[in-house]
Order: sequence, then C-alpha cells, then structure tokens
Amino acid sequence: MTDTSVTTRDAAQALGVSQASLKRWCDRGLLPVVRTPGGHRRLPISGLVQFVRDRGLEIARPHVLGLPAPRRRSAADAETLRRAMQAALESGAEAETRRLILGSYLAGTAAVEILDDWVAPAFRAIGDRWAHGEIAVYEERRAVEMCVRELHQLRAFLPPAAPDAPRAIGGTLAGDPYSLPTTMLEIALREAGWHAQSYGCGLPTGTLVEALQAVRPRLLWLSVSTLESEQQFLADYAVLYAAALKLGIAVLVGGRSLTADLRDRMQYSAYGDNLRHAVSFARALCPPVPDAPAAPEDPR
Ligand code: B12
Repeated sequence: MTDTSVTTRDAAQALGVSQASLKRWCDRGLLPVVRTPGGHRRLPISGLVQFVRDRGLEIARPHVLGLPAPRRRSAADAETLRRAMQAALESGAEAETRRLILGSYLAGTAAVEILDDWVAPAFRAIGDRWAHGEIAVYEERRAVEMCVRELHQLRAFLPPAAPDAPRAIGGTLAGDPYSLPTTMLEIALREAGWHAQSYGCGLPTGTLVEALQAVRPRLLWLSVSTLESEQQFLADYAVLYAAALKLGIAVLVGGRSLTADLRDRMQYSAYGDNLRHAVSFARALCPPVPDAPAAPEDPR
C-alpha cells in the first residue's frame, strides 16, 4: 500500500462488506471521503483505520489494503510483547515487526503505548546485546531501518490534525544522529491532535532559530541522545532557548543524554522521560477542545 487513499471497491473487499454498504457509510459521514477529479470516491487510509479501530472491526482481508491483521491484546503482558518486538527487530522479521506495530494500532492500542512500552525498550535491549557482542552491527542497523519504515506507515494511519490545531516542531541538534526518538515524538504529538513535524537530525542551532521565527510553533521539542561536547551543547542550547523564549514558544526537552546534572545547567519549559510525558505537557499547554455540547432539543 503506497497510496494514502483507497478505492471503495478495495475498502469494501478488505472489510468484507458490499460496496453499497460501504458507500452508504460514506454518505452518512461515518467514513471520510475525498473525490477524484472524475468525481469518484476515495477513502483516505487514515479514516478507514480510525473507523476500524473505533468499532473494533475485524478486517476480513487486510492484505487487499496492504494492512497487517489487527493484533488484539491477549493476556500477553507488556514484557512478552517487548520480547516479541525485540526478537522481530533483531532477526529482521519485517512482517512480524509490522504486525506488532501496525496490527496493534489497528486493534486499538495507542501509538504512544506501542512506542514507549514495546519499541523503545526493545531498542534498549538491542543496544545492550550489541554492547555485549551478542548481536552484530548490521542487525542493529537493520532493526532501525525496519522500525523507521513502520513508523512512517503508522504516522500515515493517524487522523489529520484539525486546521486550527496547535503546531509543534522538533528534532536533534548537530552531531546527534538518533532519528527514532524525534520520529516517535512527531507521532505521539500527532496522535494527541497536534500539527507536529519532526525536522530530523543534526540540525544546526541557527537553522532551528530560523524555523522558529518562520513557523512560530507553540512548542519546540528537542531530543538529545548523544553529546559530543557538553559545553558546546549548553552554549548552542542557550541560544535556542533564548530565541524560543522571545517568541513565546515552549521548549520540551528529553532524551537519554539529558542527565540530571546537565539539566541543572539548562532552562526549559518541560523535561520528559518518555512520549507520554510529552503528550501530557502538550495537553496542558493547549488543552484539547471539548466536543461541542449537544444542541438543545427542538421544543416544537
Ligand atoms: C540505534 C542505535 C544507534 C544508531 C542510531 C541510528 C538512528 N538512525 O537513529 C547509530 C548507528 C547512529 C548509533 C551509533 C552509536 N551508538 Co548507539 N545505539 C542505538 C540504540 C540501539 C537504540 C537507540 C534508539 O533509537 N532507541 C529508541 C529510542 C526511541 O529510545 P530512547 O532513546 O530511550 O527514547 C525514549 C526516551 O528517551 C524519550 N525521549 C527521547 N527523546 C526525547 C525527547 C523529548 C522531548 C521527550 C519528552 C522524550 C524523549 O522517549 C523515547 C520513547 O520512549 C541504543 C541503545 C539504547 N539504550 O537506546 C544504542 C546506544 C545509545 N549507542 C551506543 C553507542 C556506544 C554508539 C556508538 C558510540 C557506537 C560506535 N562505536 O560507533 C555510536 C555513537 C554515535 C554518536 N554520534 O553518538 C551506546 C551508548 C553508550 C553510552 N555510554 O552512552 C548505546 C546505549 C548502546 C549500548 N547499550 O551500549 N547507535
């Protein structure tokens, strides 16, 4: 599946329903549709995925849309799932990695939970095994590549942010090549309804300041997984923080290299240990708009 939208025929086939039923759901607004220039309905994959998740539907033929089978939560606890994730990532088992990440999301597990509780700990374990010479460098790199691909797919499954949703941008500073955390933050904040965009890794401070001035987000996140020089980092970071402060932009920091000692010498709006903390801070900064109250009944 490469397209972000699918035909009603493929969607009906995947869900195991008639095309007429599917079109009825579209007309009742249960499934978002876009129209081709020729007037044909197309279903954005994100709308279809939310429809399936919200109703706990079984997808009869997920392969029609290139989707994995939903992976329902069993009695298996987080540790079992973490081990399954680690095994799949280590052995280069692409389909299983996909089933664990995307299949779990399709079955209703929050992206933040999948990433914080299974994927990040699996990589910690992979790192430890690499450090002990138990897995080869290529196995670690392959795991990162596979994970990046599934994260991009997971992002495509998330509902689009509302036009007036708050904006967040983030990434890593020069010398920090760790791409998974910043990609995951983008997903976590998108899942929380933000327009979140990761600008990637190795960003010079100057260009991030330019981005803050041009984009004016509500929030800047910075992930710090490695430091070449603490002194250089603190100097670069101070410039960035001052620019954000001037523009009224909150700065959220995190990552394995931000020790308590280092944080003592930094100023920031919030520090988080994980994606859940990022989402909590984002919610406090811009609380989600509650659903509009139901219209009073027509008394006539
Ligand atoms: C993959 C990996 C790499 C890849 C990264 C590729 C890529 N595209 O990202 C590459 C090949 C670059 C790499 C290189 C190296 N690596 Co490396 N790497 C890892 C590994 C296995 C996984 C990292 C990862 O992505 N984890 C997944 C993320 C999502 O988890 P996380 O970082 O914990 O993030 C979570 C939280 O920290 C938090 N978070 C993170 N950022 C932020 C930001 C905000 C705002 C918030 C709120 C939260 C938050 O939320 C996340 C989700 O829960 C780690 C093992 C580990 N313990 O992490 C080793 C590890 C970090 N690497 C290590 C080493 C030694 C190296 C090298 C020196 C190896 C070498 N000899 O070349 C180089 C150094 C590179 C450099 N310039 O610094 C060591 C570091 C040891 C140490 N003392 O610091 C580790 C710990 C492995 C080990 N156990 O020994 N590595």
